[in-house]
Amino acid sequence: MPDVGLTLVLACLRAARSVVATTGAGISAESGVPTFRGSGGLWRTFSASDLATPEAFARDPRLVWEWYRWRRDRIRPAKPNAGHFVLARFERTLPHFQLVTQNVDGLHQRAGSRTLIELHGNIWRSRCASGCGRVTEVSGDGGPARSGDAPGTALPTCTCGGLLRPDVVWFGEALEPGNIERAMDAARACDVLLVVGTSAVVYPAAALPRVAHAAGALVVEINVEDTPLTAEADVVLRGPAAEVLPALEALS
Ligand code: BV8
Ligand code: ZN
Repeated sequence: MPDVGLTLVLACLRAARSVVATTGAGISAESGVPTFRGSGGLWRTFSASDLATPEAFARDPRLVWEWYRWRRDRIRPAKPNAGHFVLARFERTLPHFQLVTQNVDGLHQRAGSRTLIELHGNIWRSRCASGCGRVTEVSGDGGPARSGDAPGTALPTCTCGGLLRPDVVWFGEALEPGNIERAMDAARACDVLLVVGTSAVVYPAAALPRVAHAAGALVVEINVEDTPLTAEADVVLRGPAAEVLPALEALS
């Protein structure tokens, strides 16, 4: 890690009145949850447009449920890693800390984060696709695969008779207005924005660093490789989140 950059980040973290962290799939990589676009990523085997869109679900709900059930089974045994736990502690130790995640895996909550904003929903919730408003939870508590999620079981249906769908935000779907506004407000008000484990290509989440930077925040990218944000970030801490975040916490 570059010393000069690290020194600057530590000084700003110590002086910060408000810190925001925005996370992507990379923070869960060391928990064994596959990322989307990296090597071995999910999109490499599935194309986003075939699966993570309302059109795909309307066309072939079974294929989309098969993918989400497969992902639930991959995520279920995963445990939060050191990076998740640092961000959960920041909620208690920093004067003002807001976590914003694009992840749907629920690992931040399992690490103890309570006030996070989930921009893209949560894979452990299902909601009525017919719009009756019903939302159900399945347990993602680290236990064994559930029979209800076994491939080939009937598609989950709502009490109103319509299909249930994963309670996540697909491409072409609007984010919860309250969530993206709260995230943008937090980005505008913070002194330090930590951008952890995201390829920085999915909007509007990918706009957060620019919003924070324009408002005067120090933007810090924590990633194992370059992204479209790298050239714009004030500091780049190259390394895995499960190592970089504990180092930042220990030194700050
Ligand atoms: C919307 C479903 C409008 C849930 C996902 C401008 C403005 C607004 C919209 C757009 C725009 N331009 C384009 C759009 C459309 C689109 C978009 O952004 N397209 C991109 C691809 C060009 N955006 C949308 O459609 C959004 N909707 O804005 O609607 C609207 C308004 C009104 C009315 C109607 C519509 C919806 C976006 C959400 C899409 N849903 N997934 C799910 O199944 O999970 S996105 C998908 O990608 C995931 O949810 C994920 O959260 C997201 C981002 O991926 P990352 O988290 O960054 O993961 P990735 O694998 O890509 O990268 C991992 C990174 O980690 C890598 O950099 C890697 O190096 C790093 N890493 C790996 N290991 C580690 C590590 N880093 C640290 N440590 C490690 N150990
Ligand atoms: Zn319903």
